[in-house]
Amino acid sequence: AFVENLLQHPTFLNNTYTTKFIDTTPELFEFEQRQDRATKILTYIADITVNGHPDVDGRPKPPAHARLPKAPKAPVDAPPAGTRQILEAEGAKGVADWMLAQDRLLLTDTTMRDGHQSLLATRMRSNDMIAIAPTYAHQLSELFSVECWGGATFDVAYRFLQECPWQRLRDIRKNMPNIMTQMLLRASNGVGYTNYPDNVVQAFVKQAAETGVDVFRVFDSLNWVENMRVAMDAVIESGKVCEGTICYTGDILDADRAKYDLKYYVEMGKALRDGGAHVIGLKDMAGLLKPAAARVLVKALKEEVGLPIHFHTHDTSGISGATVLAAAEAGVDAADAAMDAFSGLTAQPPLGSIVEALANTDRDTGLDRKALREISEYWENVRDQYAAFETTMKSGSSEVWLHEMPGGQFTNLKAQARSLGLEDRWHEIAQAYADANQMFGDIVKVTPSSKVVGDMALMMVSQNLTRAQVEDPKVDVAFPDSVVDMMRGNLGQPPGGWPKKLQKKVLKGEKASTERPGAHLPPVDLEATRADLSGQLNGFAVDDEDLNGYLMYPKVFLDYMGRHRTYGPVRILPTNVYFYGMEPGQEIQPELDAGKTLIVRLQAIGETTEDGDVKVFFELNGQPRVIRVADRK
Ligand code: BTN
Ligand code: 3PY
Ligand code: ZN
Repeated sequence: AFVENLLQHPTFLNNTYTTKFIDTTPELFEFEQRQDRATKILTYIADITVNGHPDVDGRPKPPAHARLPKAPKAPVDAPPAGTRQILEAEGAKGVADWMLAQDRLLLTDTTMRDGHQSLLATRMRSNDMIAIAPTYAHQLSELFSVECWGGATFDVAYRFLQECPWQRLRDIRKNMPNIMTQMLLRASNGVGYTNYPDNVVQAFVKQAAETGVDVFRVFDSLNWVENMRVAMDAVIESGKVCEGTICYTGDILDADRAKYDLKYYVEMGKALRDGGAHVIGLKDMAGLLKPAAARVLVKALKEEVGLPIHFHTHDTSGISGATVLAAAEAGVDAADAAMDAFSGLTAQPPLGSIVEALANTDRDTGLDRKALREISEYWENVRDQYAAFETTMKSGSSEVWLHEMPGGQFTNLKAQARSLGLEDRWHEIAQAYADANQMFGDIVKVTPSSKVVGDMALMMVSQNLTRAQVEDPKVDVAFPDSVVDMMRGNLGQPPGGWPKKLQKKVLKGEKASTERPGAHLPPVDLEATRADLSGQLNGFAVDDEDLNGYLMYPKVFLDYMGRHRTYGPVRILPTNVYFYGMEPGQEIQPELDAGKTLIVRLQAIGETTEDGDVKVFFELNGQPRVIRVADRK
């Protein structure tokens, strides 16, 4: 209903971006444009103040003790040189060589991507990241990288946060010019859930590199290296760091899970190296790698592949810190962690604690512990603002070794279960997830393959179907669309192929493909798409970033643009105002353009009139402004 209301709003239907003044009176145009954007922002504040934000409706509010996050003041001079300067001076191969030459454990901070993706349904806004970026640049210039883009953040920025993800990347890059930025790229699935044509993947990588990504962690949801090549080649071509990634599943120390044994991972590492990867990512998306196995695996990869190894895990079990330390002992070059306030549970282990644990050892990270505490305190205050998106998980859980759900999916699937009225059957869902995985032949489960297994599990529980029934050719089963699509071969091939009997049942005689999906998808005509999109947007000049956003998520992008025309650049609002609006007497000073601050004061909220409108009284830069919004409550 929220979106529908907005799409019917008159300003969406008009083209409010007129450029006719630009040539004749640039200052006047700038002034008018600023006024126009300010009015839109006031409209947003008025609307949220009166009607609330649908995403936080009925959810917990920030606690009474919550303090507004305030980043420590960073010095104005240039920050120290960091890994970004190594990349610029020595290139991607130079970064890899440099990694191999370090004694210390290099660390990536995941707070701005996987941390909030795994704990807060990906809802962290750019504003909260950009404010602290200069502090990172000055205080944490020894970090290997900051993971701040890709995965689910791209989609969620447009869809739920009314923000341009490209702008987020540009702003982080500008405010943190010395630490490499890192993104998670789902190879041919881009930052989406489906296979895109090769030229779309190539255009996306090129744009991401240009706008500001330095390290691309490229993975395939079935560990099919063949399906990673297009994305990896595009990264290599861009000159940025290609982290060819192994997704870890099973247990290399368990002889009963021989499908994913040590040899399998070493072979994959070699294939990625031969494909041109600069670094090998070891992505333990569910947090299944146990400390003893990490010692064996890291040692073997180091010895046999020869590239730097970058380890990523999740703390769903509660013991992933031990695994990071074991990996460090075995010589892993880099590891991921989240700032303490965004760590633990389904997110990464705590960065500060890893730094402490390794202090004064031969893997001492060299990071400033006081700076880490200060920055974590900032994140603590940020996290409080997102109380509405906290999930119910309270403790570490060994059940992760039963279901093997990725950290990023766990809380999501729980929420899905709740919406289907299955919340009280969570442990059955966990078992069904494990059964569905075995039914599919024991596959790697990570976006998007994990979503397919999740869909199947929810279906089994809601319809009370056992694995035996699902597999029985005599029992009629209406499989979820995502399962049919996967069995057709549209996500690619798992090691050993799909189980023939199940595939036959799902496809009902339809033939499956074993080729790379991208090999069949015709290239998209980029310029024709740009022209078409521009037409849909009343002649709006579509740049490459917009075009790439549209190619990934056409409808999500168009909805975003529609709302942008009504509400303007709402990303500049503080998070509490973005979700909860303002109170009478409250004043904020959001920055509209560099150095151009709006002073917004909410004076009063009027009564609802007969025609159902509310007048909201503001002072904008000292001048009274009245905004009328429909009362939809
Ligand atoms: C601003 O007004 O402060 C600039 C932000 C506007 C973002 C624009 S909207 C059109 C284009 N498409 C995007 O996704 N981002 C830019
Ligand atoms: C993603 O693809 O978003 C993931 O986090 C996978 O682990
Ligand atoms: Zn992860």
